[in-house]
Amino acid sequence: MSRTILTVAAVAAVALAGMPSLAVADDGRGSAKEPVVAADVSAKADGYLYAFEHINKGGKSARWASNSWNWGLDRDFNDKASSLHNNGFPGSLDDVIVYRDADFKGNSRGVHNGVYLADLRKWNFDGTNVPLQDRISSHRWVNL
Ligand SMILES: [Ca+2]
Ligand SMILES: [Ca+2]
Repeated sequence: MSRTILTVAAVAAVALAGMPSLAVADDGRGSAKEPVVAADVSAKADGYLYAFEHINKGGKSARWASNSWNWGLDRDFNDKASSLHNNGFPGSLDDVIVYRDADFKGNSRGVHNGVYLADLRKWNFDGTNVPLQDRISSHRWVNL
């Protein structure tokens, strides 16, 4: 059920994303009432989870096609991600769980296939008030 809802939301977001005024509505300062979650219409699924140093896909980036138990060791990306895009191929194991600590430990949060989180300051680890921002240290592909 949750997947269905998310998919519908993503489709709506894609439709809205075509409007230039909305593309800049989220300035990253919390002015938007709802966090922007949209499938990225500019990129077809390519099998990778992308992490970016800054919000809105800014700064340095890293990507993974498989699991990573330690973002620091394999991409020098420990506690750096400020935006995130699950651009994995739809199908089995196309969702991602990100973890606060290395070795798939600590607080976590699921990111469904196709979802782009433009500003990780607006998204918390499940069951916490702790933003994902600059805290993700590992991830694995799962079915959510
Ligand atoms: Ca960052
Ligand atoms: Ca961390």
